[in-house]
Amino acid sequence: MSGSLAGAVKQAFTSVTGQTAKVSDLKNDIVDPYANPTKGLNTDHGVLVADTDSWLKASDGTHTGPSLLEDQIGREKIHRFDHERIPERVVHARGAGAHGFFKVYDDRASKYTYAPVLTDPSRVTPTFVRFSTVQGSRGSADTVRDVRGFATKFYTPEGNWDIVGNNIPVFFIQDAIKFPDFVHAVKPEPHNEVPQGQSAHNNFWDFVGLQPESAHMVMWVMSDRAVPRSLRMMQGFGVNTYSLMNAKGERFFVKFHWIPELGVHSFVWDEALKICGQDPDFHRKDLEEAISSGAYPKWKFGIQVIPEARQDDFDFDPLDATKIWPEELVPLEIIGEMTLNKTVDEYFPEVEQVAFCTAHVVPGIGFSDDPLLQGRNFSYFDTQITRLGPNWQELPINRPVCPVMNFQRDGAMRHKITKGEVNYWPNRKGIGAPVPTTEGGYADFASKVQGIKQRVRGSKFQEHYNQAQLFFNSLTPYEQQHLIDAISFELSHCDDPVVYKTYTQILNNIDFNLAKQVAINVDGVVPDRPGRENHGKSTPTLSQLYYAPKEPTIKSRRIAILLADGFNLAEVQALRAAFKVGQATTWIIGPRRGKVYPSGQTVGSGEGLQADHHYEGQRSTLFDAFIIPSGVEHARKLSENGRTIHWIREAFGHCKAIGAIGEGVTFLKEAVQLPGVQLQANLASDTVTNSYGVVTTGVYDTGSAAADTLKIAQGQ
Ligand code: HDE
Repeated sequence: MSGSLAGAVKQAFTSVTGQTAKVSDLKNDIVDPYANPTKGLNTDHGVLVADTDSWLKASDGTHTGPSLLEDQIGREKIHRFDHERIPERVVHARGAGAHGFFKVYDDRASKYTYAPVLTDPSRVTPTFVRFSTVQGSRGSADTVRDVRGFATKFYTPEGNWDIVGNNIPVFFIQDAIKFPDFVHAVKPEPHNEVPQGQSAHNNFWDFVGLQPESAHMVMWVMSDRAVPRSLRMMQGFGVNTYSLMNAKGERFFVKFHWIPELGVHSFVWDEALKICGQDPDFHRKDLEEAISSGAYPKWKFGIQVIPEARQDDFDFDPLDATKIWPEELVPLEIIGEMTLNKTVDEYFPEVEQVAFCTAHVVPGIGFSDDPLLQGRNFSYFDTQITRLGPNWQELPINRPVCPVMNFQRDGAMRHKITKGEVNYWPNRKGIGAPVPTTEGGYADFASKVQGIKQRVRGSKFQEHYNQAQLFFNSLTPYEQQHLIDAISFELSHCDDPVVYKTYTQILNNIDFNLAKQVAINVDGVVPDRPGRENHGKSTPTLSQLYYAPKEPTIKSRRIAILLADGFNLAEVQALRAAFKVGQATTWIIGPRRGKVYPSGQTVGSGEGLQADHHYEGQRSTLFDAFIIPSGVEHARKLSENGRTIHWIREAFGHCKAIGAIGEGVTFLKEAVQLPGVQLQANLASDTVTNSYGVVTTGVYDTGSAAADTLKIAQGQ
């Protein structure tokens, strides 16, 4: 791009706000069939259709008669339908996406890079993010135990930049050549295509048992990280090591991080399992619900940077994707943030057709010799050709917001029409036509390469257990227990003793107690001494607790108010108002979807309060917190109903926040009368009692509701 053209492009780009630069680019492609309904229904070639319900037939009027092949309208409809499906992604097939924007706070990253997207605080860069699960197919469930993809496309004036990341900072393998083996092992088994959406089967555990470089990643995938509460409550990581180049010509290795504003939160395993059946679309609906209600998901953006000269200063190789860079050694520098503020208009052309590529970088950002990244740079472009055809980058969601001019031409489904007599370079036209530029063009970092051609990995790539231990040691005791339970669940689903006996031996290289507990649970090899000493090191940044927001918040949380006829209306109204202030959503759960009647109103004829769901219509798993207001009749009816008792017992078992008032407390106490549970509950006064995370009060002052209720909901 010539200098003046580059300037004009930049000006045009920044004159529209960043968020709308891509959204407005898409506007010409968006069709609104409801905007002008009088126009009528057309064929694909634009002819008005009078009847789209009956195929053309040779009929005598009494008998239907044979359908005629000559019906071009019927044929077109069927032809188009027959070819609606494209191949699903070979991994990460199930996803959800949204539009947003990215900003850096200042130019502090200019000491590392000259990429304006990372250094120019006046810029608002449009983004599109696709979150995904890895193992399951397009129709699988959202809340399975799996890694989550977190892929971000930045539409910058210098071209598109993609960070194709995950919610876990490391990967199963070190070298791209192992990827087909790994994916075959984790995907459904070849003989019976089982299981769907999970890694709990022989082949996965067989492979990871024989490929110990996966030990660190296995710890992460068996931790709570793999069952996120929301796509909005996960970290994101670029995983691979990229590079940054500054204006002085210096080069740095870099890792990219996303940190969610709402903290990192997970389901307990039992909830995740149940939601797979109760609401398989839970995560994609949660994303849509949050954006539509104005609770825009937000992440801080950070970089970890190692000057190139320090590559050998660590006991791990910074180019090994099975290793993190501990933050004590390489601090995380927060330089910007991203907000998602627009849901998609249509799933297929946006979420299904968006195509990411790790090789999409912009000037100032480059690659490294990370052998996983090098393979990825080849693979993504290639796979898009199978999914979308060679012109995949022209599709509306994928095309950059800056001009694209070159001599790449033709191929299936070419969209663009390019003027001019020449389609090659060099050509007689010279300046004025697209010419390679010396100003602002992508500059590869000039570096000396030497070596002997051989199939090897670096010497520090041989160590596999130090960081697996570091991760396990850094978890809180309950996070460790969840991890032990998760591996025990998975190995219990493996029926080949070779598989589960081998893996319990691998675990003993990480932690003796971990290996012992799992081995006892699953009939593995119970160790009598550690396979390897635990180095005892830990780091706070690996536990989810580290990311809890500084101020507790109920923003975007789903709160269910459980009601029967005869409840206290003033309380419910005050609670709802207070939750609204805190930006939570409230859901009335009643005996029927329809009116529920408060005390003082006649059941069936009073004004009532509209319930969003009836007790059978939803489950406790789908909510974050519960409120049971007071009301004599209401509490009695709740106590007599097996389903409402189950709602509260299950919520209690999943450690959810539960609040109860007055007679609601009596019901709650009865419902959670479980072995070993001595719930301290307050029935007598307006003092708030907090026991097992259950908050109770006998009397509730609806006048000062807002402040109090927020405190109750936040468990303060
Ligand atoms: Fe991918 N990966 N991957 N991957 N990956 C794909 O590209 C691949 C890896 C990740 O929402 C595919 O467009 C290889 C690591 C995400 O569209 C494919 C290797 C990380 C997505 C592919 C890896 C990822 C993909 C399939 C080992 C975390 C979904 C469809 C060398 C940093 C992107 C597609 C979306 C998708 C190849 C390893 C993340 C086949 C060869 C490590 C988030 O090209």
